[in-house]
Amino acid sequence: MKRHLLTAALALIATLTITTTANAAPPITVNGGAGYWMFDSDRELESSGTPWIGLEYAWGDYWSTELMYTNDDANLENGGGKVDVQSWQLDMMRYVGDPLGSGRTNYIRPYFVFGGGEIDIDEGSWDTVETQVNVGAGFRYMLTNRFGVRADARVLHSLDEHENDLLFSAGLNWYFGDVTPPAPAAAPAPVDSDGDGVTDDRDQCPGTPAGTRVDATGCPLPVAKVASIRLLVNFAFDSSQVQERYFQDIAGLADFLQKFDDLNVEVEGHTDSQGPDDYNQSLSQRRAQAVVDVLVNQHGISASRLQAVGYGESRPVETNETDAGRAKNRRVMATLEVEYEE
Ligand SMILES: [Ca+2]
Ligand SMILES: [Ca+2]
Repeated sequence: MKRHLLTAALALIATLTITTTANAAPPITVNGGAGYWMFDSDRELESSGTPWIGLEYAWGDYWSTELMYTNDDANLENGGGKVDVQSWQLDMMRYVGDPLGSGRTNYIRPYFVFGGGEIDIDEGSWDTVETQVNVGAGFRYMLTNRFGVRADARVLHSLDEHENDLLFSAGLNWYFGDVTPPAPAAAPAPVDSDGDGVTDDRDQCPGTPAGTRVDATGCPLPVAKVASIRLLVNFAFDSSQVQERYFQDIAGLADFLQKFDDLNVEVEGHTDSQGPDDYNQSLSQRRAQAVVDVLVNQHGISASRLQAVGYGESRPVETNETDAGRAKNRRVMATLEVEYEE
């Protein structure tokens, strides 16, 4: 009878071991240590120490099944000689506290235990085998994630003889299962909702339109723009008088200078090639100054921002061989270009 039950229990443990995931170490703890029997007085046995071993399979974080075995001699009371005492129990264990593999060490896992088994007391001339149920409590102290010590006390009740034995045990445990602490859930990758390359956690400007250049905070960079203006004023032969038809263009330059009020401008005067160079130099200077005067007098542009420069006849833009070409060379020009951000 005993052999059959023990064999069945071992087979159960073996099955549990095999059915664990192939890649992970089976969640088995091997236990062993020293125990101490305090037998029911009816047994007329002296209290006795015994070694014990246990093979424990964890069903999860808190439940285990353990097959526990003891085997030693005990003395009959009153010098009656020795008997051989063996016992085995198949127990359920319910743990409390942080489970194995939590990454925690140096902590206590209390447990409760209950189950059933047999005790075999063999004197030689007589042999009793009794079925027992037991209940008890203890704790495991985890020195590492894998290694611990444990102690418990349990009452074993004989269903056959109604005797109650006490078994105290202490020992060491070695857990063979996976003790890698669960990886913390990876923080979800930050999302870049508006697709500007700056993730939402850093983006201070959500909803940036696609294609917009942004800075490190995900906000649109100022858009660089270029503004330019080119003034061309032509003059009658030998004249430095600004014709009225150019006033609007000059007003445009004045507006530009008012908008970009840190700009200065060179106003260039030119002539055609007719007449002496010296004269033309002077004429070109007067033409440039005439345009400057309009800017200053009619539009209030500060004279300090305006430089009238005469180039005489030195920089023709057209041939001086024709009337039309010479008309185009008699001119004042001003060109401004500015980059700005909006
Ligand atoms: Ca973004
Ligand atoms: Ca943005």
